[in-house]
Parts: sequence; C-alpha cells; structure tokens
Amino acid sequence: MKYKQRAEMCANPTAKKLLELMNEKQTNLALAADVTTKKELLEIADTLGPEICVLKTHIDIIGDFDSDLIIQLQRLSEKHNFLFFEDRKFADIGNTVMHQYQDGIYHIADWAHIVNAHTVPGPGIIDGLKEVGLPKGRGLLLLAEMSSKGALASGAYTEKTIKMAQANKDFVVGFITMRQLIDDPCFINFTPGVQLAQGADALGQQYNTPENVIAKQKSDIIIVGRGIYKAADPVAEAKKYREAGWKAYTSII
Ligand code: 5BU
Repeated sequence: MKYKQRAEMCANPTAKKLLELMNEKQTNLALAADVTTKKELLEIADTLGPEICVLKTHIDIIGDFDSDLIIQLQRLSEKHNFLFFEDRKFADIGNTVMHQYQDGIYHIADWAHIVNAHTVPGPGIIDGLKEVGLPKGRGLLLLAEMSSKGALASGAYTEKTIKMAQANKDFVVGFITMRQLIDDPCFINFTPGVQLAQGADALGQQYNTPENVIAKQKSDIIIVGRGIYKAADPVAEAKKYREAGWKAYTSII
C-alpha cells in the first residue's frame, strides 16, 4: 500500500504526518546523526535535511547541548520538512520513563516527534510514555528486533512486542525491526543497520542494503548513519541512499 493511502488510515497524528511527508518529499531515508557537537548536528540537519524524512538523534552524546540547539533544530525541521526521532531506547518502569521522557535537561517530549522503547519491562513502559506523549500527539516505536549480532529480541519476545503494539495503537506508531512484522498499514517499520554494501562493523553492527530492507524485507524506513555522515561527500551519498530507498519502494507498490 502507498504511504499516501496509509496516511489516510492512521489516527496517530505523528504517523499520519510522517507518511504524508514521505509521500510528498519522496524519501524513506532517516539519518542517524551520531555526532557529538552542536555545530556538527546543526550542519547535518541543514545540509542533509532536504534528503530525509526523519532526523534520528542521540541527544545525550552532544557535549555542548543547550536549549538553543533545540530551537535551531526546530527551525531546520520546518525549513526542510523532517521529523525528529530521539533514539532514547527507554527501558524502565512506567513512572521512571515518564520522567526520562519529559524532565531532565533534554525535555525529550517537547521536541521529539518519535521515541522508542524496549519492551523488556512489560506494558507499563508504554502506559508511562503514553501519559506524557499522547496529549502532545507524539508516537512511540517498540524495539521488536535489533540490527546487532546476537541480539536477544527475537522469536517469542518479538511476537509479544507486536501484541503490546496492537494493544496500544493510539500511541505506538511502529517498530524498530529488520523486516515488516505484521500487515498493518498504521505500523511503520524502521530499520537500522543499512549501508549500500552488506557487511558489519567491529562492534557487532550488521548491515543490509536499502534494496533488501525495503523491497525484500518490506520495511518502510532505512536508518543510515556512518554510511552517509562519514562519506567524503555526505550530501552526494545521502542522495544515493535516498534514491536507492525510493526506487525499492516504488518497485513494490
Ligand atoms: P550506523 O552508523 O548506520 O551503524 O548507525 C546506526 C544507528 O542506528 C545508530 O544511531 C544506532 O544507535 C542505531 N541503532 C542500530 O544501529 N541498531 C538498532 O537495533 C537500533 C538502533 Br534500535
């Protein structure tokens, strides 16, 4: 089903907005901006913003974080039309994750359209995050699988994660997964561990290609980090991933 048709079917405003912007902007590329300074992150957001649907952050690795960074990032997200996904991987009881989501120095719920959570604590983690995020129209991804070698999220764990998502369709907008898990147009599948050639890094990361991830595994969004920002010409490289991801999508719809 096309992103546009799916957007019309989804009640969660973030899921709807994301699918609409992927369709309009013609991109299913999310950039994993794993840099450690404000300057680098803003430069990535401004130069690569035109190519992406989502900017994925690890905000706690920015050494000189301040609230001005968020204001400037928000301006860039409006300028280039992309959403923020803070890859926080919440993993605690509901009461604690509520604080981690809205308080501290990052106030993640105030700016991140999308966050993600492990399901290891059970459904209370979704209840806690939902209390904060749903009134703001935010969306949650559940980690159903991971890209790293030897990950424990598989089999019955993945199946139970899908059930938790189905029980919370107002707030859960999809999964971190290596493939489409269930045929439901309102769950958006995000896949990390993507490079133009299959391979691995020295610390357990495993890479699949955009074609395999989107056309064969029927995922929706490719998350690419080092493959783009470590390239000699990140803009040219981002365009390659964007084209590969979009071509794979158009080949199956
Ligand atoms: P890379 O440079 O393309 O390997 O970066 C991948 C990004 O995706 C990085 O920010 C990870 O934290 C993130 N990631 C991942 O690689 N695998 C996973 O299963 C999950 C997140 Br969840």
